[in-house]
Amino acid sequence: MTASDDGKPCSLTRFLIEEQRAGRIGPDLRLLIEVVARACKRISITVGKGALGGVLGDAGGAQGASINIQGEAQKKLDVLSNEILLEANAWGGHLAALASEEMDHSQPIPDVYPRGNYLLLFDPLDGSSNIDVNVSVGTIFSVLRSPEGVDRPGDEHFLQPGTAQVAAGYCVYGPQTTLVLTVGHGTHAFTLDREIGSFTLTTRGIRIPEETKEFAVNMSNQRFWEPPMQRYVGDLLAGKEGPRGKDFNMRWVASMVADVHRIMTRGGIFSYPLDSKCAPKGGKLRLMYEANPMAFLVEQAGGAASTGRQRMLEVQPTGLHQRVPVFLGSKREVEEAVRYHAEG
Ligand code: AHM
Ligand code: MG
Repeated sequence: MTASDDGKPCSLTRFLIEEQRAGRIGPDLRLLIEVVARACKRISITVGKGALGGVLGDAGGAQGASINIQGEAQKKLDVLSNEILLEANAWGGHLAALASEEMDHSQPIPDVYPRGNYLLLFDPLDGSSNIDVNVSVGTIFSVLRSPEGVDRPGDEHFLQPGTAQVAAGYCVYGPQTTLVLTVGHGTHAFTLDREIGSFTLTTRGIRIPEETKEFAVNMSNQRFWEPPMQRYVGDLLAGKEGPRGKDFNMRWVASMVADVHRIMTRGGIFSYPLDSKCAPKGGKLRLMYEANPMAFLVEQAGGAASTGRQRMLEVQPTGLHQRVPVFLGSKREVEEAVRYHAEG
């Protein structure tokens, strides 16, 4: 357990107050993070009910499946988690607008509530394909500043590169519920103490090992990858006898939050590269809701994040739901993957 200065366990609330006193965040950002964390607790409880809460399965009714802007069938928990985050964040006065992977367009805060200076983006329930089989899923979020002088932000005001993020985090709903957060001064993990309902600091200043022998990728897409990716993974698989000179292990949960959390814990490289199936869309994972917040968290933990050809956080977004190829995790290994792409 990572204690406060007085030796007592450090709650998320106390951590944020100390960050505010140190001048690293203001009161509005503190409130925003508290509200998102509270929503994550509700999502954690809802996810944990499973079949008993009637929350498994697809959204939509007799009229057929409910399809989101991504063209994907929504699960009931996608919709519920989205509603929990929208409701929690509407009235606090800390936000100007919010955007979700599950909604076509961003939403300004309703006129009946005061409007703040921040923009919030989220993937309410990442890893949806794992919901019904009781495997870890999670929430990912990213916070940007609302541009000065804009009263009612629209989609275009969200199109800021990842370097402009002021905070990012994810909450993984697994055997433990863990919130991992950065406000630009390191990456920290808080475990939900289910008995008292409070997030408690359990790792201050996560450091991702620079070297790794573990990679995460959906190998079933191998034949659809571009030549640099084929060569890179081919060399990983060649192990000790190959050019990399060491054996690699592989993991693929198919929940980005869970795969990234493993990398935060023990290192590794996560990739969802371009393949000929997702190439027309630019990739599989979303820049604004998945790649950028994870890239910010990973860089703040000493790791690296790239599209394979460009530092992730420097990509200039062109659309709210834009997709990108993703390579992130242990610094040296991400640099290796980038090197294969630079060779063409
Ligand atoms: P989702 O946000 O609709 O759940 O999709 C994103 C997920 C990631 O969590 C995960 O890395 C990837 O999709 C898994 O894709 P695949 O099913 O192709 O392995
Ligand atoms: Mg997702």
